[in-house]
Amino acid sequence: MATTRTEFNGFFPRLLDDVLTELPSFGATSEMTARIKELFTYNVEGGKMNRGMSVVDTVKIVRGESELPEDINTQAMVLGWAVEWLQAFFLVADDIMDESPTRRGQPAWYRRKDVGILAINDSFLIESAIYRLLKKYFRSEPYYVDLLELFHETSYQTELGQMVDLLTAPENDINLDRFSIQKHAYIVEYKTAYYSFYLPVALALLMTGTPADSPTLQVAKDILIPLGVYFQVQDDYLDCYGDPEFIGKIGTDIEDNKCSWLVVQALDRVTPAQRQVLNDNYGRKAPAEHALRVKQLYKDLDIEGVYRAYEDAAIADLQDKIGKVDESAVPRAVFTAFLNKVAKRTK
Ligand code: DMA
Ligand code: MG
Ligand code: MG
Ligand code: MG
Repeated sequence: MATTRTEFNGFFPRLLDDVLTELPSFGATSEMTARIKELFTYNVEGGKMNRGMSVVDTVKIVRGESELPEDINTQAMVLGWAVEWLQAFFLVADDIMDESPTRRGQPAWYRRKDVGILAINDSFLIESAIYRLLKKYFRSEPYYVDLLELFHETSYQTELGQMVDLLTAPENDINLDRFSIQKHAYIVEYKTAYYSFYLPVALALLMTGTPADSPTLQVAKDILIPLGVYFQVQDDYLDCYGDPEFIGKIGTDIEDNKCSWLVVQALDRVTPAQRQVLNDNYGRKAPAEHALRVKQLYKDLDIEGVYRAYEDAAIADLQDKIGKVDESAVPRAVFTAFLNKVAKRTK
Protein backbone atom coordinates (compact mmCIF):
# COMPACT_ATOMS: atom_id res chain seq x y z
CA MET A 1 0.00 0.00 0.00
CA ALA A 2 2.55 2.57 1.08
CA THR A 3 4.70 3.98 -1.68
CA THR A 4 8.24 2.87 -1.02
CA ARG A 5 10.87 5.42 -0.21
CA THR A 6 12.86 4.08 -3.14
CA GLU A 7 10.06 4.73 -5.62
CA PHE A 8 9.38 8.19 -4.23
CA ASN A 9 13.07 9.04 -4.09
CA GLY A 10 13.55 7.79 -7.64
CA PHE A 11 11.13 10.42 -8.87
CA PHE A 12 13.21 13.35 -7.61
CA PRO A 13 15.72 13.47 -10.52
CA ARG A 14 12.87 13.95 -12.97
CA LEU A 15 11.57 16.99 -11.08
CA LEU A 16 15.05 18.37 -10.64
CA ASP A 17 15.51 18.01 -14.39
CA ASP A 18 12.18 19.79 -15.04
CA VAL A 19 13.35 22.84 -13.13
CA LEU A 20 16.88 22.78 -14.55
CA THR A 21 15.94 22.38 -18.22
CA GLU A 22 13.85 25.54 -18.31
CA LEU A 23 16.57 27.65 -16.66
CA PRO A 24 18.20 28.66 -20.01
CA SER A 25 14.87 30.34 -20.89
CA PHE A 26 15.54 32.50 -17.80
CA GLY A 27 18.95 33.37 -19.18
CA ALA A 28 20.80 30.96 -16.92
CA THR A 29 24.39 30.04 -17.75
CA SER A 30 25.68 26.52 -17.16
CA GLU A 31 27.36 27.77 -13.96
CA MET A 32 24.01 29.04 -12.66
CA THR A 33 22.30 25.79 -13.55
CA ALA A 34 25.01 23.76 -11.83
CA ARG A 35 24.68 25.81 -8.66
CA ILE A 36 20.91 25.48 -8.59
CA LYS A 37 21.27 21.75 -9.11
CA GLU A 38 23.58 21.58 -6.08
CA LEU A 39 21.23 23.80 -4.04
CA PHE A 40 18.20 21.59 -4.67
CA THR A 41 20.05 18.30 -4.36
CA TYR A 42 21.72 19.29 -1.10
CA ASN A 43 18.59 20.64 0.56
CA VAL A 44 15.53 18.89 -0.86
CA GLU A 45 16.78 15.30 -0.86
CA GLY A 46 17.85 13.34 2.20
CA GLY A 47 14.95 13.92 4.58
CA LYS A 48 12.60 11.35 6.09
CA MET A 49 10.12 12.16 3.28
CA ASN A 50 7.15 11.36 5.52
CA ARG A 51 5.35 14.50 4.41
CA GLY A 52 5.87 13.89 0.72
CA MET A 53 4.95 10.24 0.81
CA SER A 54 1.81 11.05 2.76
CA VAL A 55 0.39 12.81 -0.29
CA VAL A 56 0.78 9.66 -2.37
CA ASP A 57 -0.44 7.37 0.39
CA THR A 58 -3.51 9.56 0.97
CA VAL A 59 -4.40 9.61 -2.74
CA LYS A 60 -4.22 5.80 -2.73
CA ILE A 61 -6.42 5.47 0.34
CA VAL A 62 -9.03 7.95 -0.90
CA ARG A 63 -9.20 6.29 -4.33
CA GLY A 64 -9.16 2.83 -2.74
CA GLU A 65 -6.34 1.69 -5.01
CA SER A 66 -3.05 0.15 -3.98
CA GLU A 67 -1.61 1.06 -7.36
CA LEU A 68 -2.45 4.34 -9.04
CA PRO A 69 -2.91 4.96 -12.77
CA GLU A 70 0.31 6.41 -14.15
CA ASP A 71 -0.89 9.98 -14.66
CA ILE A 72 -2.41 10.15 -11.17
CA ASN A 73 0.68 8.60 -9.63
CA THR A 74 2.84 11.19 -11.35
CA GLN A 75 0.74 14.09 -10.12
CA ALA A 76 0.64 12.71 -6.56
CA MET A 77 4.43 12.37 -6.55
CA VAL A 78 4.80 15.92 -7.84
CA LEU A 79 2.64 17.24 -5.01
CA GLY A 80 4.54 15.09 -2.53
CA TRP A 81 7.83 16.51 -3.68
CA ALA A 82 6.35 20.02 -3.72
CA VAL A 83 5.77 19.59 0.03
CA GLU A 84 9.37 18.41 0.44
CA TRP A 85 10.54 21.47 -1.54
CA LEU A 86 8.46 23.71 0.75
CA GLN A 87 10.03 22.05 3.76
CA ALA A 88 13.53 22.60 2.32
CA PHE A 89 12.73 26.31 1.82
CA PHE A 90 11.72 26.66 5.48
CA LEU A 91 14.63 24.60 6.80
CA VAL A 92 17.33 26.54 4.97
CA ALA A 93 15.97 29.76 6.49
CA ASP A 94 15.27 28.12 9.88
CA ASP A 95 18.85 26.94 10.26
CA ILE A 96 20.19 30.45 9.62
CA MET A 97 17.82 31.94 12.19
CA ASP A 98 18.41 29.16 14.75
CA GLU A 99 22.17 29.16 14.07
CA SER A 100 22.03 25.39 13.72
CA PRO A 101 25.31 23.73 12.75
CA THR A 102 23.91 20.63 11.07
CA ARG A 103 20.89 19.33 9.21
CA ARG A 104 20.25 15.80 7.99
CA GLY A 105 23.73 14.76 9.07
CA GLN A 106 25.60 17.37 7.04
CA PRO A 107 26.53 21.02 7.59
CA ALA A 108 23.53 23.31 7.39
CA TRP A 109 23.51 24.94 3.92
CA TYR A 110 24.38 28.44 5.18
CA ARG A 111 27.44 27.02 6.95
CA ARG A 112 29.10 26.02 3.72
CA LYS A 113 32.03 28.28 2.80
CA ASP A 114 30.65 28.80 -0.70
CA VAL A 115 27.19 29.81 0.61
CA GLY A 116 26.99 31.92 3.76
CA ILE A 117 24.44 34.75 3.61
CA LEU A 118 23.51 33.78 0.05
CA ALA A 119 21.45 31.09 1.73
CA ILE A 120 18.71 33.67 2.23
CA ASN A 121 18.14 34.11 -1.50
CA ASP A 122 18.69 30.38 -1.97
CA SER A 123 15.71 29.70 0.30
CA PHE A 124 13.58 31.94 -1.95
CA LEU A 125 14.79 30.02 -5.02
CA ILE A 126 13.75 26.76 -3.42
CA GLU A 127 10.30 28.21 -2.79
CA SER A 128 9.96 29.45 -6.36
CA ALA A 129 10.71 26.01 -7.76
CA ILE A 130 7.47 24.77 -6.16
CA TYR A 131 5.49 27.08 -8.41
CA ARG A 132 7.44 26.08 -11.51
CA LEU A 133 6.51 22.43 -10.82
CA LEU A 134 2.86 23.20 -10.06
CA LYS A 135 2.60 25.17 -13.28
CA LYS A 136 4.12 22.40 -15.34
CA TYR A 137 1.98 19.58 -13.96
CA PHE A 138 -1.29 21.24 -12.89
CA ARG A 139 -1.79 24.37 -15.02
CA SER A 140 -4.80 22.92 -16.86
CA GLU A 141 -6.49 21.29 -13.85
CA PRO A 142 -9.69 22.90 -12.55
CA TYR A 143 -8.19 22.90 -9.04
CA TYR A 144 -4.94 24.65 -10.03
CA VAL A 145 -5.84 27.89 -8.25
CA ASP A 146 -6.89 25.91 -5.16
CA LEU A 147 -3.44 24.32 -5.07
CA LEU A 148 -1.76 27.70 -5.38
CA GLU A 149 -3.92 29.21 -2.65
CA LEU A 150 -3.24 26.28 -0.37
CA PHE A 151 0.53 26.58 -0.78
CA HIS A 152 0.33 30.33 -0.26
CA GLU A 153 -1.85 30.14 2.84
CA THR A 154 0.22 27.37 4.32
CA SER A 155 3.41 29.35 3.78
CA TYR A 156 1.80 32.36 5.44
CA GLN A 157 0.79 30.28 8.46
CA THR A 158 4.27 28.80 8.76
CA GLU A 159 5.92 32.21 8.52
CA LEU A 160 3.61 33.60 11.22
CA GLY A 161 4.57 30.69 13.47
CA GLN A 162 8.27 31.22 12.76
CA MET A 163 7.86 34.91 13.57
CA VAL A 164 6.40 34.19 17.01
CA ASP A 165 8.97 31.41 17.58
CA LEU A 166 11.77 33.93 17.01
CA LEU A 167 10.15 36.89 18.76
CA THR A 168 9.70 34.71 21.84
CA ALA A 169 13.42 33.84 21.79
CA PRO A 170 15.43 37.08 21.71
CA GLU A 171 19.19 36.76 22.20
CA ASN A 172 20.61 38.18 25.44
CA ASP A 173 17.18 39.03 26.79
CA ILE A 174 16.01 36.22 29.04
CA ASN A 175 12.51 36.67 30.38
CA LEU A 176 10.84 33.44 31.42
CA ASP A 177 7.50 35.26 31.69
CA ARG A 178 7.45 35.36 27.89
CA PHE A 179 6.97 31.58 27.79
CA SER A 180 3.57 29.99 28.29
CA ILE A 181 1.60 26.94 27.25
CA GLN A 182 -0.63 29.18 25.10
CA LYS A 183 2.34 30.79 23.36
CA HIS A 184 3.87 27.38 22.73
CA ALA A 185 0.57 26.10 21.33
CA TYR A 186 0.38 28.96 18.81
CA ILE A 187 3.99 28.52 17.73
CA VAL A 188 3.79 24.78 17.09
CA GLU A 189 0.41 24.88 15.38
CA TYR A 190 1.50 27.60 12.98
CA LYS A 191 5.16 26.83 12.36
CA THR A 192 4.75 23.07 11.95
CA ALA A 193 1.28 21.52 11.94
CA TYR A 194 -0.18 23.25 8.88
CA TYR A 195 2.65 22.57 6.46
CA SER A 196 3.67 19.17 7.81
CA PHE A 197 0.30 17.55 8.40
CA TYR A 198 -2.66 19.46 6.99
CA LEU A 199 -0.97 20.38 3.71
CA PRO A 200 -0.11 16.87 2.44
CA VAL A 201 -3.61 15.53 3.12
CA ALA A 202 -5.39 18.65 1.83
CA LEU A 203 -3.37 18.44 -1.41
CA ALA A 204 -4.37 14.79 -1.84
CA LEU A 205 -8.02 15.67 -1.18
CA LEU A 206 -7.98 18.50 -3.73
CA MET A 207 -6.35 16.17 -6.26
CA THR A 208 -9.01 13.52 -5.75
CA GLY A 209 -11.92 15.89 -6.35
CA THR A 210 -12.74 17.42 -2.96
CA PRO A 211 -13.86 21.02 -3.57
CA ALA A 212 -11.76 23.64 -1.76
CA ASP A 213 -14.81 24.81 0.23
CA SER A 214 -15.89 21.31 1.29
CA PRO A 215 -16.43 20.60 5.01
CA THR A 216 -14.29 17.50 4.42
CA LEU A 217 -11.19 19.67 4.61
CA GLN A 218 -12.24 20.83 8.06
CA VAL A 219 -12.73 17.21 9.17
CA ALA A 220 -9.14 16.56 8.11
CA LYS A 221 -7.86 19.69 9.80
CA ASP A 222 -9.49 18.80 13.12
CA ILE A 223 -7.33 15.67 13.31
CA LEU A 224 -4.19 16.80 11.52
CA ILE A 225 -3.54 19.97 13.49
CA PRO A 226 -3.48 18.16 16.87
CA LEU A 227 -1.35 15.47 15.24
CA GLY A 228 1.07 18.14 14.05
CA VAL A 229 1.19 19.68 17.51
CA TYR A 230 2.15 16.29 18.95
CA PHE A 231 4.83 15.98 16.24
CA GLN A 232 6.41 19.32 17.17
CA VAL A 233 6.34 18.45 20.88
CA GLN A 234 8.34 15.36 19.85
CA ASP A 235 10.71 17.63 17.93
CA ASP A 236 11.18 19.79 21.02
CA TYR A 237 11.82 16.67 23.09
CA LEU A 238 14.31 15.23 20.58
CA ASP A 239 16.15 18.56 20.45
CA CYS A 240 17.27 17.83 24.02
CA TYR A 241 17.09 14.03 24.28
CA GLY A 242 17.52 12.75 20.71
CA ASP A 243 20.80 11.24 19.52
CA PRO A 244 22.37 13.84 17.19
CA GLU A 245 23.94 11.02 15.14
CA PHE A 246 20.52 9.52 14.61
CA ILE A 247 18.36 12.63 14.17
CA GLY A 248 20.98 14.30 11.96
CA LYS A 249 20.90 17.63 13.80
CA ILE A 250 22.34 19.08 16.97
CA GLY A 251 19.78 20.60 19.34
CA THR A 252 20.02 24.34 20.02
CA ASP A 253 16.72 25.16 21.76
CA ILE A 254 18.15 25.76 25.25
CA GLU A 255 21.01 27.94 23.94
CA ASP A 256 18.61 29.74 21.57
CA ASN A 257 16.21 30.73 24.38
CA LYS A 258 13.35 28.89 22.63
CA CYS A 259 9.82 28.57 23.98
CA SER A 260 10.22 24.79 23.83
CA TRP A 261 7.64 22.36 25.22
CA LEU A 262 10.28 21.21 27.73
CA VAL A 263 10.86 24.63 29.28
CA VAL A 264 7.15 25.38 29.41
CA GLN A 265 6.56 22.10 31.28
CA ALA A 266 9.49 22.82 33.58
CA LEU A 267 8.14 26.29 34.40
CA ASP A 268 4.84 24.69 35.35
CA ARG A 269 6.63 22.61 38.01
CA VAL A 270 9.55 24.65 39.37
CA THR A 271 10.07 25.91 42.91
CA PRO A 272 11.14 29.58 43.13
CA ALA A 273 14.76 28.42 43.62
CA GLN A 274 14.62 26.20 40.53
CA ARG A 275 13.08 29.03 38.55
CA GLN A 276 16.10 31.11 39.47
CA VAL A 277 18.41 28.37 38.16
CA LEU A 278 16.50 28.42 34.89
CA ASN A 279 16.65 32.20 34.78
CA ASP A 280 20.42 32.15 35.25
CA ASN A 281 21.17 29.42 32.72
CA TYR A 282 18.56 29.32 29.95
CA GLY A 283 19.25 31.02 26.61
CA ARG A 284 23.05 31.29 26.99
CA LYS A 285 25.07 30.34 23.91
CA ALA A 286 28.20 29.62 25.99
CA PRO A 287 29.78 28.23 28.05
CA ALA A 288 28.18 24.80 27.74
CA GLU A 289 27.77 24.51 31.55
CA HIS A 290 24.67 26.71 31.32
CA ALA A 291 22.82 24.28 29.05
CA LEU A 292 24.02 21.35 31.19
CA ARG A 293 22.51 22.98 34.29
CA VAL A 294 19.19 23.36 32.47
CA LYS A 295 19.34 19.69 31.50
CA GLN A 296 20.05 18.73 35.11
CA LEU A 297 17.02 20.73 36.20
CA TYR A 298 14.87 18.90 33.62
CA LYS A 299 16.16 15.69 35.18
CA ASP A 300 15.30 16.84 38.71
CA LEU A 301 11.79 17.64 37.51
CA ASP A 302 11.50 14.35 35.58
CA ILE A 303 10.52 16.15 32.40
CA GLU A 304 11.20 12.92 30.48
CA GLY A 305 8.50 11.24 32.53
CA VAL A 306 6.17 14.16 31.91
CA TYR A 307 6.86 13.76 28.20
CA ARG A 308 6.13 10.03 28.19
CA ALA A 309 2.80 10.65 29.93
CA TYR A 310 1.97 13.42 27.44
CA GLU A 311 2.85 11.14 24.55
CA ASP A 312 0.55 8.33 25.72
CA ALA A 313 -2.29 10.78 26.31
CA ALA A 314 -1.77 12.48 22.92
CA ILE A 315 -1.84 9.16 21.07
CA ALA A 316 -4.97 8.02 22.94
CA ASP A 317 -6.68 11.35 22.22
CA LEU A 318 -5.81 11.17 18.52
CA GLN A 319 -7.04 7.57 18.27
CA ASP A 320 -10.27 8.68 19.91
CA LYS A 321 -10.68 11.59 17.48
CA ILE A 322 -9.92 9.35 14.50
CA GLY A 323 -12.50 6.83 15.72
CA LYS A 324 -15.18 9.51 15.49
CA VAL A 325 -14.39 10.59 11.91
CA ASP A 326 -17.25 10.30 9.46
CA GLU A 327 -15.85 7.77 6.97
CA SER A 328 -18.04 9.10 4.17
CA ALA A 329 -15.98 12.32 4.41
CA VAL A 330 -12.46 10.90 4.78
CA PRO A 331 -11.43 7.26 5.29
CA ARG A 332 -10.00 6.85 8.80
CA ALA A 333 -7.03 5.01 7.33
CA VAL A 334 -5.72 8.37 6.06
CA PHE A 335 -5.19 9.45 9.66
CA THR A 336 -4.14 6.15 11.18
CA ALA A 337 -1.47 5.81 8.46
CA PHE A 338 -0.14 9.22 9.38
CA LEU A 339 -0.37 8.63 13.15
CA ASN A 340 1.49 5.32 12.83
CA LYS A 341 4.39 7.04 11.07
CA VAL A 342 4.72 9.51 13.89
CA ALA A 343 3.76 7.77 17.15
CA LYS A 344 6.72 7.25 19.51
CA ARG A 345 9.22 8.32 16.87
CA THR A 346 12.86 8.66 17.91
CA LYS A 347 13.92 10.52 14.75
C1 DMA B 1 10.92 24.10 12.64
O1 DMA B 1 11.05 24.37 13.98
C2 DMA B 1 9.87 24.82 11.92
C3 DMA B 1 10.02 25.11 10.61
C4 DMA B 1 8.99 25.87 9.91
C5 DMA B 1 11.19 24.68 9.83
P1 DMA B 1 12.46 23.96 14.60
O2 DMA B 1 13.43 25.08 14.48
O3 DMA B 1 12.22 23.37 15.95
O4 DMA B 1 12.92 22.78 13.61
P2 DMA B 1 14.32 22.01 13.72
O5 DMA B 1 14.36 21.41 15.09
O6 DMA B 1 14.22 20.95 12.64
O7 DMA B 1 15.38 23.02 13.46
MG1 MG C 1 15.50 24.99 13.91
MG1 MG D 1 13.30 27.13 14.34
MG1 MG E 1 13.35 21.77 16.80
